Amino acid sequence: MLIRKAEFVKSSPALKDCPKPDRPEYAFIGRSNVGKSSLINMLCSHGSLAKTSATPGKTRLINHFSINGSWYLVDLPGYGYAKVSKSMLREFDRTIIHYIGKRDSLCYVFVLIDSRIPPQAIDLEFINTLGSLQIPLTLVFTKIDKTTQRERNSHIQALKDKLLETWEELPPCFYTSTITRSGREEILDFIEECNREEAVQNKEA
Ligand SMILES: Nc1nc2c(ncn2[C@@H]2O[C@H](COP(=O)(O)OP(=O)(O)OP(=O)(O)O)[C@@H](O)[C@H]2O)c(=O)[nH]1
Ligand SMILES: [Mg+2]
Repeated sequence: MLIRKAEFVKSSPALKDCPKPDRPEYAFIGRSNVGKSSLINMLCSHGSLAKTSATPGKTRLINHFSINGSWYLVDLPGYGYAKVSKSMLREFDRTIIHYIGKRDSLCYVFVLIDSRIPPQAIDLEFINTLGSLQIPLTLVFTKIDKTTQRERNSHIQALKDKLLETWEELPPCFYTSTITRSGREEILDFIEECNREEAVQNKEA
């Protein structure tokens, strides 16, 4: 899919502040510093659409970006950032879960996982929470340029094996690097197909 136009729309503290849910929307979530904002910039071929930082905890709000004037990408705050106080962490998590659980126009949640490290309890917990809420999700293994193939395959397989202990099948998986732009076409094609299905369903309704 060709991205002709990518524009920042709004940063919202909570669901009630978000733009009208009048078009398909795809949200990016994952631990702080996993690369959510960078991935959004890579997908849009835009260096600085979403704010990124080497310091975790950069994204604090629900950020909507309008793509081609017809759908939204959403950059969310990261979960599990240890330097944020416990109560703030819970506040973030509540805001995110509320947004994800109640946002009618949300088509998919892209859960980003750092391919450099073994499975983390907090990621599994979050994926399972989405599962229990029956939220459609995909897994995105990030920063693949920073690992050897052998190393990341072992981390990725370990996470998949953990999930398959309780999940009947794995969600769609993507493998990305903002340096080599790996995974870009695959994710955009996936979104294009979802947008198409969404349009058909709306016509039938
Ligand atoms: N080498 C490499 N670095 C990456 C990649 N993706 C992100 N980074 C780096 O990782 C750091 C964090 O990236 P962000 O995109 O700000 O991460 P985030 O998940 O949005 O972080 P928060 O907003 O704090 O939750 C930055 O220094 C990025 O340059 C990648 O694919 N490869
Ligand atoms: Mg961010």
